Amino acid sequence: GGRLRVLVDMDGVLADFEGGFLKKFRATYPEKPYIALEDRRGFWVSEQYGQLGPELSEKAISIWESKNFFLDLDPLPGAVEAVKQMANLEKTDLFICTSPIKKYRYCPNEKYAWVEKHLGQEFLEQIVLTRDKTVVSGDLLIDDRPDIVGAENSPTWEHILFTACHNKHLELLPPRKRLHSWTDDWKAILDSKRTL
Ligand code: DGP
Repeated sequence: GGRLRVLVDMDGVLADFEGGFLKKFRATYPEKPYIALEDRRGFWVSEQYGQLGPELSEKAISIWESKNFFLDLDPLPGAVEAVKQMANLEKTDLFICTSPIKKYRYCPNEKYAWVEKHLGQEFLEQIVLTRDKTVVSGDLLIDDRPDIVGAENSPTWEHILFTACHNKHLELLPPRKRLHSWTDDWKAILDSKRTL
């Protein structure tokens, strides 16, 4: 068989966006209500905060638009080890496929800096920054966003939903699959896509 190309999302899959957000939101707005991670529903943090209070949507947005928000995110458990192992597998090409926020002052730069810090300089070659993942070709896309759509209506990749606080209650229609965490059997998912 040929080489397998795996696209791995960053926020919510490699980097703990939800945990980093909640920590900085509570530190910045200690008097404001917040949504515990176990109560998160829906991909868009700002939408759920907007339902809590009228000004909370923009306060939430201010958190990830701030300097060092993306750089300071902790890696999710097992993510760094899994990505390094995946990149070293035979006949496997790994790319980190991530959508920067549109407020571009810090985010794109900090995503590169995060990859260098946690994965090493050689992984800078593997970064794909795009707002539309459907135009990127690959065999697999491991991503915590349930609805990934864009200009291409038949993406080449199969989406594997990475479990996150905001998507864990969703029931997926077959044949859609999940990766529950980086301790789950990601190698088996890769092998299921390899050809003889
Ligand atoms: P990705 O995980 O690659 O699909 O990127 C999505 C980005 O959007 C990621 O940085 C998380 C961020 N995000 C989460 N919730 C919201 C939101 O409510 N509004 C905006 N603008 N971005 C959000």
